[in-house]
Amino acid sequence: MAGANYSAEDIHVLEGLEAVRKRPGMYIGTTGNKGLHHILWEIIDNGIDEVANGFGDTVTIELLPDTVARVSDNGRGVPIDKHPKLKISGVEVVFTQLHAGAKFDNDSYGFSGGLHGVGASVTNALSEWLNVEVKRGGSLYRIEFWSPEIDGQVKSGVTKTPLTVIGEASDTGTTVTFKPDPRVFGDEKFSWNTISTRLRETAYLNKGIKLVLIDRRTDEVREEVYHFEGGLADYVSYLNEGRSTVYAPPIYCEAKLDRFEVICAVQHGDNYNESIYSYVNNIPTSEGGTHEMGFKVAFTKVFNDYARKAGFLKDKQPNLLGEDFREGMVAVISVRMQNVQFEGQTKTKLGNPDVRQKVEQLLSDEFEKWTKDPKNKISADAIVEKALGAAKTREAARRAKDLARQKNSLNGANLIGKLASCTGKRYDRNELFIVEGDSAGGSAKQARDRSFQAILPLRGKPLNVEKASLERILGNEEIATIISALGTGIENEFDLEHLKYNKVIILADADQDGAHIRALLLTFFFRYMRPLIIDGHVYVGMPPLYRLQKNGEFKYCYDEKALEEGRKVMGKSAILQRFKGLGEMNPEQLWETTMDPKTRTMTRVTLEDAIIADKRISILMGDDPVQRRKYIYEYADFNKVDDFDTQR
Ligand code: TTJ
Repeated sequence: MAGANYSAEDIHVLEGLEAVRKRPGMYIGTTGNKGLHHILWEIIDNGIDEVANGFGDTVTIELLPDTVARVSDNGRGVPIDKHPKLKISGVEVVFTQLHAGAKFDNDSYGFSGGLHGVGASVTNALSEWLNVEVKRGGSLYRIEFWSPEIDGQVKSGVTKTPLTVIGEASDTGTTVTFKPDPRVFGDEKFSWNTISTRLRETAYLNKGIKLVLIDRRTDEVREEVYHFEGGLADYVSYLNEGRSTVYAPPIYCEAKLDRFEVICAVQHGDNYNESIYSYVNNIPTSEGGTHEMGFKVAFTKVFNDYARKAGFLKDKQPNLLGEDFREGMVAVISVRMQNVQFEGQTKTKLGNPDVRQKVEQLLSDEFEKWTKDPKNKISADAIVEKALGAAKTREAARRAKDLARQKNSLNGANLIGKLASCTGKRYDRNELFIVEGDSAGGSAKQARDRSFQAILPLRGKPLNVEKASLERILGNEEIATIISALGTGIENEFDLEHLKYNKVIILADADQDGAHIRALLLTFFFRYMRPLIIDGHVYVGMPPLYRLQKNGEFKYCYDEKALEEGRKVMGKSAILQRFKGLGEMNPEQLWETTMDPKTRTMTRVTLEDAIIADKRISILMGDDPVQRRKYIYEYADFNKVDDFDTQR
């Protein structure tokens, strides 16, 4: 009987992982580049969980040739003893049981970083092979899984070599090596930029842990270490790099209550916009939520109290508003908790109602302690003075905003002569091309399919939103035109429901000016129309740099490498045309390469892309000449590192 039970359970395990193969989308969203990275995070999150809970201190991620990844930590090592119910080793449970994760014993963990995760077994199910080495109790163990094809059926993530002792070990840790299955992911590649951005963010969120990224895919090995003893305070300094700040160092607080923890850092810059980044269990909450609300209330309350006590506000003067205190504010809030509820359009908003009160209470106490420390007096005064300045211009700004809104209202009078609108009224199908330059704009107008494609040519550069006040931004002609064309309004009034175009496509030249225009536009969308990016409506068109032609056959090449390859294929006698800009393409060429949905190449802008653009603009347009020079040197070749991974 017991034997029969065991094999029944065993079959159940297999069925579980085969379900993942059948419908990968249900578990990892897509089988594209995002999905490939998702299965890597599943493994990395487990290692980070271990070190973030104080077991070990380093997680190393290695990208090996042939799309193989290796993740190792120096934690306690995944348990190797037999699971009491399932009668297979702990490590086998982790990698073959859906949703088993690495945490058998939930109580041994304060918080779990992998709450959004579907578990390491999903990675195993979608790998051609995966092996695990565990150092524990003096021994080195190894187990191997694979996904062989038997009678035309893939058996996914089955044990190939059971857990075996293969040597001795003087320390502890876990190493997982795997090859994502090309039968699932095609030839998608891991991206240094995507992984390093995430690791950096995670290292800021987990003060003191060391994350190491090593790229061994080519002879030129690249390695970076992410390790921040200042945690979120270092994060805020990083976000403010290149800006003049109102005070230093950032405010830094952490507080705990039972199984709830909040950490935050705040620093104001001398600009006008607010950037609050929040996280729950290391997961970004781009739509905010109850933790952000608690933070805002606490900050406003404590600093109003301080303003009164320190004599900035007289008895009959009204309190300053929260938005006054948040002008120029850069803040990061991280909470760790159990039973997280996500809400919102993109499920990136924290919904737990009790969190608001908890965060407000914990942070109020911390902020108050901070304001009472004499060494913070200069900073606290600077915060209040900045808010007083904001309050003064608040009324004027509101009047200007009303004016601008009237000007941009329905009739869109200021669009005449610029926007070539489309004839169709299907908002879910319509596309708006924002095109650099009048001549490219003219070509685009001739080339487009006017039933659903609208063209908005941009003259000159759109305003640098870094330094400008809201008043000036709305007064800028290019920006006003974009706002008016999209129909959504901005900031608090932004409403996705009124979006007139499903795709907003930025078309700029593949040169430095073009890169700058792209970055300015992305920064504008990021700061004033963020849901547009979060909801995936913003795209960047990729015009080719070259066209090769021979005997009526032709080929567009998007970079030098592609050109080299194209020349190999077509031979030396092929005629080369080089496009210095969009304006040099005739309408047919523009249509085929960048506008025809069937043949064009373009990239959807992610929130990460926009954050990078925002940062670039802060530095390029900011006040710190040293930072600026350093940055320009580092990124001198705009097109080589144009924020967008060239692989699609
Ligand atoms: C579980 O409770 C007993 C002690 O070890 C705990 C554990 O699971 N530790 C652990 C898991 N350390 N490292 C992992 C791990 C690391 C990687 C890279 C991948 C996975 C799936 C787990």
